[in-house]
Amino acid sequence: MSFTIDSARSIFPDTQVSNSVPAIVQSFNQLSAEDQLALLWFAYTEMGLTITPAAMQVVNMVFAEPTLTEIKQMPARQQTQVMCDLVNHTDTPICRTYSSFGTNVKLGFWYQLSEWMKQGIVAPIPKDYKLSAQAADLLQAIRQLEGGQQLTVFQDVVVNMGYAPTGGTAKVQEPVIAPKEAAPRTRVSIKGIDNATVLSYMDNMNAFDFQAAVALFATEGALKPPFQEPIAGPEKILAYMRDECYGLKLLPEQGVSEPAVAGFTQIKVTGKVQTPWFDDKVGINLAWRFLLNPEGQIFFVGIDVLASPQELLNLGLVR
Ligand code: 45D
Repeated sequence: MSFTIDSARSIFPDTQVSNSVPAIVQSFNQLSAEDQLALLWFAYTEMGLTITPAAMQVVNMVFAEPTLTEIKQMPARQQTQVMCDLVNHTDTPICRTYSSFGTNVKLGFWYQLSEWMKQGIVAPIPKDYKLSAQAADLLQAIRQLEGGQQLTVFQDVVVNMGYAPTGGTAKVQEPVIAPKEAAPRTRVSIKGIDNATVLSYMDNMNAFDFQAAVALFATEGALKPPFQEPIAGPEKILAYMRDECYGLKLLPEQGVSEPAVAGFTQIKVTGKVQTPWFDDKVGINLAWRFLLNPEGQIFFVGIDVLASPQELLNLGLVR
């Protein structure tokens, strides 16, 4: 017996993954557009999620500028309408354009709108807006999440706004950003792990050298991001990394390595990841579950947001 991507997904089955994030996102999607916007706005402003303005420098906002300028020039009612359309997935030119943005451009787009809302340039959410009972409950649930899980909820919601006709809009090809040459490459150390592939994966990701990171994968290898289906094949993984991973800081802490069937090796690492949007203010607790083939290449790596900080210590040693 050997592994398939599907069977690889269930290595380290004891890993407790956050289920509050998908549950909250799902109930959120059932609210009215006004409620969704107001709830997000209240959550965003009250949680003291202060975005690092420098993050905007790693985002290529050129793609979003014409749309942002258009919105800025609209009368207030129309600005509110655009925001509702985005939440409602209405088929409008702005919603289609929005869907073609990469994740960081979408986040940057809302960051710009939020700044303009604070300055009164874009229609704000009325301070006295009354959330429905359902929305108020959900806001309470979001308040109780850890910081990293709150961010994951935001990212998820923002990524799925807009309108993509079936078949999907072609993603804007964002320019490739060269690996950090000047800054010395850093080296992680992971308690319990000396596997060269895993260490090299972390170091290349931290240097934004995605080409080198992808070279560590088997040709049929796959990467599974949190709450998503696996992405298979080097080209797709590379495109994904260029879209999503620039500016991420991987902070693996500890791990365990065990032989698996057919000469494979399974390695679980836990630790944190920081996003450029909040740098060291928020760490997202994560597990990386690697399955290496007999050649030492990455056949599968699943990245999951952990249910609790205690899960950082669950390496599956006590069974
Ligand atoms: O008016 O090893 C609202 C992989 C609406 C790769 C708004 C990974 C109302 C491999 C939207 C509220 C990527 C999988 C306004 C590792 C309204 C790998 C504005 C994992 C104005 C480790 C809201 C990486 C705004 C991970 C501005 C897990 C909201 C990365 C902004 C996770 C929200 C990154 C932002 C996350 C959220 C980033 C900026 C979760 C950023 C979240």
